Amino acid sequence: MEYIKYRFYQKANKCAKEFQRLKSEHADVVLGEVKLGQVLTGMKGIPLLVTDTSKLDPEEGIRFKGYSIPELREKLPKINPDGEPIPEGLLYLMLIGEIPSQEDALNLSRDLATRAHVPQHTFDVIDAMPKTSKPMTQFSAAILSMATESTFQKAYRAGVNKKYFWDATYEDVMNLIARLPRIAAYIYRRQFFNSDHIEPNPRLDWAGNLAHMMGHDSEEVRRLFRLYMIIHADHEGGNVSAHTAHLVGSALSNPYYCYAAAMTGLAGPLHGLANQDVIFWIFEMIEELDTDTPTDEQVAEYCKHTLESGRVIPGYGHAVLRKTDPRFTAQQEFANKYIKDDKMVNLANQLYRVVPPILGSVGKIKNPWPNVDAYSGSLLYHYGIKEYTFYTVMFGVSRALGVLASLVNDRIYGMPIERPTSHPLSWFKEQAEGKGSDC
Ligand code: HAX
Repeated sequence: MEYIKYRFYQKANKCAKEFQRLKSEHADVVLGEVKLGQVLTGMKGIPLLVTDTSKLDPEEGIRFKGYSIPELREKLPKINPDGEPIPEGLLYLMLIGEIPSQEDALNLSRDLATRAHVPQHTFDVIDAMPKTSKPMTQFSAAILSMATESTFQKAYRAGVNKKYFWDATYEDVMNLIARLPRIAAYIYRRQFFNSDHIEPNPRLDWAGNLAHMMGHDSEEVRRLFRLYMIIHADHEGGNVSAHTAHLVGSALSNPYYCYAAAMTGLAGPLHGLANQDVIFWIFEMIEELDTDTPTDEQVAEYCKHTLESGRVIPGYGHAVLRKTDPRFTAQQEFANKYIKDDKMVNLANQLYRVVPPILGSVGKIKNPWPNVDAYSGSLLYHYGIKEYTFYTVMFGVSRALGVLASLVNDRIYGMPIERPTSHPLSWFKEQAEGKGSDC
């Protein structure tokens, strides 16, 4: 067994034993009460999922294995001492639970490079789709098409004992993560550069290679891509994409199925699509106000108009967070350090000033502060990646790190099929009011 996989096995197997022990010895422990309000507002706050890769605190934001984003930016290995850490280090941390040495992170990077070959039929599937297919449709279909390669599926069919499922899942997960940058770049160059594709450079790191294959070889863009891939990598287990992958995986579907399904969730406007909707909405505002340097009063009027027309302001609000998202702050710090006077970045900063008081005054919105998507598009746009209908695909490349690391955990823990109970609405009415009804 190769070294990183062996280290994962050693760590995760210990936790797997704890999982099984808790299941058999403490199944009756009560974790709290479930309120009707929680059921009717998307199951918020009910402790239902075991996810070890990261934990989201409403006030503080995300921590990956206990490390905040500023700590990760300081501690994870870098290729360039004054740059951003490489995401391979974060993948190592989520799998093994320790900050890797430089050598460990580079070993993982090399391992991914050797797994990055995308089968020809996946390119054929992408090429067969009309260019009117959204990049996220192409991305999900491409991932699904690689299920032909699934080690897990073959192992299951061959009758492998379930205690080895994690091993075949690990192989699929690492292969899939390795191939996503090539697939994303292929979709990008096909859609926006007339299929003028750029071959991967196996000497580059995972994020640097994505930038390269999209047509960007400057150190500035590599630095941005490394930051981008780290901050989007995971957001504990209950968000739509992570939960989807986990749920589909609980039926022992192969990791390609799980991640293709997760990506159809990420493509929703209340989740990952918000990163492109932010730019779309900013351009609508510029057109409507007929200026790209509006006053705060003009922006406020536009926000109110959006709310009055029954739409959301993209990039703001969150199902769990109750403060400015530290992923937003990390990007703003990056912009303050490296970018001087850029219109899209200035607009992102202006919106941060104007939007929260307006959302706060609505009353019902629990979090008026920006999430990760409020800034990411402006940064990409500044560095010349202006094709914003592609942005959610980049999010999807990054999110694979956490979601798929969790999927290997699910398999080594031996998690069972997920099957919550549902009732007709009348049952809930009966619980609340003592009598049901037709609806
Ligand atoms: N603009 C307008 N209305 C908003 C709002 C926003 N930015 N955020 C919340 N609301 C509304 C909700 O639509 C809801 O309205 P109704 O009661 O009429 O249904 C009400 O305020 C209460 O919502 P909430 O409890 O505060 O928030 P939810 O947990 O229901 O929703 C969302 C969280 C992120 C989906 C929500 O804040 C939103 O739609 N934001 C805009 C879209 C967005 O930025 N999504 C990306 C989130 C981060 C992410 O997953 N990235 O991938």
